[in-house]
Amino acid sequence: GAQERTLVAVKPDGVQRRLVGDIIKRFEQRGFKLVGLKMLQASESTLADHYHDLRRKPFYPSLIRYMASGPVVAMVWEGHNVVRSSRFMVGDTDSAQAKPGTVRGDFSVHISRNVVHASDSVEVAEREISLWFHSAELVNWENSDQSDLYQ
Ligand code: YYY
Ligand code: MG
Repeated sequence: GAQERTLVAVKPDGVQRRLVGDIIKRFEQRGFKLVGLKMLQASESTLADHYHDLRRKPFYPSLIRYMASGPVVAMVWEGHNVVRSSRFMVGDTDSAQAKPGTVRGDFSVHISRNVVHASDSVEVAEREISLWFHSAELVNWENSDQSDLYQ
């Protein structure tokens, strides 16, 4: 849709491997607008909420342990079709299937350490953004280059 928003988070392995800057750079260069950004140690309850739909999967306990193992960098990006575009930029969930040029295809070899999260639909994005950010943490600002990015 129009100027939608999505949640992107650099996972603990991405932070440890100093990939935060590279990942931010990709979204900036694409033309998306950063409207929220913070580093935090995610709580078990936030992670349980975030991955609620996966709670019965065999990998769930190790997924939560990994996501709680160190800080994450959570961000909100805004722009035309940003939810769908960021899923393409992040690449396939399974690193072995992720295409070169995607974050996971460039930096990850295993599904359990796939560097980054991106919301998978507009509805999920809205829910995840409100889970990870207070509304006062999101900044509305005008693109001075709006007409260079959009008609
Ligand atoms: O949205 P995305 O992160 O691409 O995948 P999901 O299916 O939502 O799974 C979330 C997260 O769980 C995934 O990024 C890695 C982990 N995971 C896993 O460790 N093993 C699997 N077989 C499937 C997912
Ligand atoms: Mg997902």
